[in-house]
Amino acid sequence: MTMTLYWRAGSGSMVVEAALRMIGQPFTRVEVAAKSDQRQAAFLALNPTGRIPVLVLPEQQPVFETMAILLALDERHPQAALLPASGTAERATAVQWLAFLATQAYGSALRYWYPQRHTSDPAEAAIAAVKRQSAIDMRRDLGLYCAAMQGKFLLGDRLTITDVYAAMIGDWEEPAFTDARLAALREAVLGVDTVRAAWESHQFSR
Ligand SMILES: N[C@@H](CCC(=O)N[C@@H](CS)C(=O)NCC(=O)O)C(=O)O
Repeated sequence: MTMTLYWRAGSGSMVVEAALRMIGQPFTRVEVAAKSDQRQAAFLALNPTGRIPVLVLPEQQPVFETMAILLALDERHPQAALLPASGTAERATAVQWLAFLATQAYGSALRYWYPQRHTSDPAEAAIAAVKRQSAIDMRRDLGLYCAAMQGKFLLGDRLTITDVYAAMIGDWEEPAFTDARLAALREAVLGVDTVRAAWESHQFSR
């Protein structure tokens, strides 16, 4: 049984596809082309939160939440070195920042792209204020990540899936394109063929 990724261009399924490609085993993709499809019963049966990505494991168990998917893949395929080995200080660092990206930075990005969900005030000015603040938050979050980088990646010369996650969120954040550290991180992760293939298939920018 292969794994199946529910995906859409431009979405957070990119980092999961990058992980699958780094693992190097065959997988299938099911495109969830319209956001309305995420509200359909068939999709909600896979992920009751109605979000992308979802990865269906070979046992046919669907897993949602991007960080949970990445950790499950890493546990099953340690040879792919998505993250450093269990029990190491490097792993603690990589998982720490993965958690930060998955909760804080992804959250800031979602507020930026869906500002109307984050205020009960329907006035345009209120929605614009949420968007302005979330742009500031995204820049702060990604700036913290860049400041923690010990070289071209978080762990120096060694790529982890956490770097791919950070570059993905950076691609969603228009103001961050002015951040040279983030641009350098994007170039560094795209220097890895498997990551580049996922990036391009998801139509992320260059
Ligand atoms: N906490 C979730 C967030 C997933 C998420 O918000 N995905 C976006 C795409 S990047 C989505 O499905 N958005 C559609 C919507 O919220 O209606 C995760 O880390 O996987």
